[in-house]
Amino acid sequence: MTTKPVPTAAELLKDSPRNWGRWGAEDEVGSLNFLTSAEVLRGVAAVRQGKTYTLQIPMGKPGGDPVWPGRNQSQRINVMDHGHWLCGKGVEFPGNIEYADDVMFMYLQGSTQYDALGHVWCDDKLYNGYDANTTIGGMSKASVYPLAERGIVGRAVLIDMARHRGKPVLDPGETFTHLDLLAAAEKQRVTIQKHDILIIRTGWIGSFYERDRVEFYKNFVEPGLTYSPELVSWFHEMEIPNLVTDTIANEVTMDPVSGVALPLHIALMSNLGVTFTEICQLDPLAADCAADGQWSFLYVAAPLKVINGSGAPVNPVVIR
Ligand code: UVW
Repeated sequence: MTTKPVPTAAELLKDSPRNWGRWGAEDEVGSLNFLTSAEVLRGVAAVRQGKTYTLQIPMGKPGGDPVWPGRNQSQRINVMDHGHWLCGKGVEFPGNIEYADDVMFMYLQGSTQYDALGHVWCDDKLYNGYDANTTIGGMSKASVYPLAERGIVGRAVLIDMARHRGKPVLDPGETFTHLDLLAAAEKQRVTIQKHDILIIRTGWIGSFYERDRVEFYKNFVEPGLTYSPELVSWFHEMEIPNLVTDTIANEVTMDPVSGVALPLHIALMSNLGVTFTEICQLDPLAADCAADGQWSFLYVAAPLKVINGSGAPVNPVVIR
């Protein structure tokens, strides 16, 4: 039996479209350029009820937070609390105020977060053609900082793939395409419009809190979007600025056809400049959308301004 060799991501995507240079040689925010003032107003016009949702998962939850295998859990450490004053070691302030302080040690991708456009690359070139050497010692190009400076505001559409498939959560490795997104949208009676922020629910992150941790990480293959040239063309033509999901990596972990890991990180993020928001909690939002049939709304987010960061935590807000 012969097994097909796995191509490199660069070989797989050699004819894939790129937005490099489209917004100038110095651009670092990619498809966020599509989110003009008119798009912000289109988002505002989608607000109907004044209901708000936040999409971040809890940080430092006892029992652990969902992280990409190999990354460590966030650790919050107390450095000052009432105990300091109880044992006479608290700082004396005029007026006798006391305070609590703590620090957190975490992977910048260790919670709900935006990836920098240069976070993942192949063939020694990051988004917009920046050299991979620019990542050494901190990302001097296409870091998360320009995304954080700009912020992300626009009309968003939630596509509930788990509900579309009639299950609470997609199976490990279960895939779907843009055609499945369109079929789900039709069932939800919502239209994915050009420049919409695309939010996809799989139920995966919600299931993390219900599952045995060993089982969750065993043979780790998340469900998600799967690569095809047609899917990439659809994102390109729709000029999607931001892909938001409730999985750790926004796509099926391993492309079942080519065997390449995370090809959409290259095809969408690195080549087209589509920003990725990962590890969101979408279950309460989806339940509300299903209850009243409003699947489009205003989305507002800004990752933290981490200079030279490969990503940064965020707590996006949805206003319906
Ligand atoms: C990796 O870095 C592997 O993935 P993510 O985009 O989830 O951080």
